Amino acid sequence: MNKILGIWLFCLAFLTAGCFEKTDPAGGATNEIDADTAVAASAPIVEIADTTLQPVQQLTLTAIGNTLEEIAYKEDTLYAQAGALVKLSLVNEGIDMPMVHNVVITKPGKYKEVALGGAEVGAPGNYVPESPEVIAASTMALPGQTVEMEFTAPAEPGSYDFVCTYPGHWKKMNGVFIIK
Ligand SMILES: [Cu+2]
Repeated sequence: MNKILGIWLFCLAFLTAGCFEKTDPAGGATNEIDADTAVAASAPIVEIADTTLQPVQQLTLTAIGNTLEEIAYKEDTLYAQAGALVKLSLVNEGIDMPMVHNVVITKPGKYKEVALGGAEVGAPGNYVPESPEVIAASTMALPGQTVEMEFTAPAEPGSYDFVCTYPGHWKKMNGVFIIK
């Protein structure tokens, strides 16, 4: 009697497990459909930049000086091809604080405005204002540090600007970014 009950319980357990097995794939399938729908719906919105044919340009900008009178960018002009993927290294050769520098690429003639805006947002905003005049901005390079940045050069040829937006540096640290 016990044996038969045991077998019945075993069968019942098996059937119940079977039921759950049947339920799970169905639920999974529903989830998969939802996931596919979500991906399909968002696909046209996400633009993945195709950089395979984009020319790549490596540039180096060096910040020098150890006093507010000395500070400068070693290069006063940078060149890039319109639309190129620019890989810019900012080398900070300064030794003492506050020889902290960045480089911000701005629209033509806008370096002062952007630098003053950067000083206003201060450290919490990484000294870079939220502005349509900003094309690209590096992070801050501490004395002795090198920081890297990547951005797409403007499509419009012209004479753009670059500037250090750390407070008080813009007068000494600015230059021209020529897009050919
Ligand atoms: Cu600076």
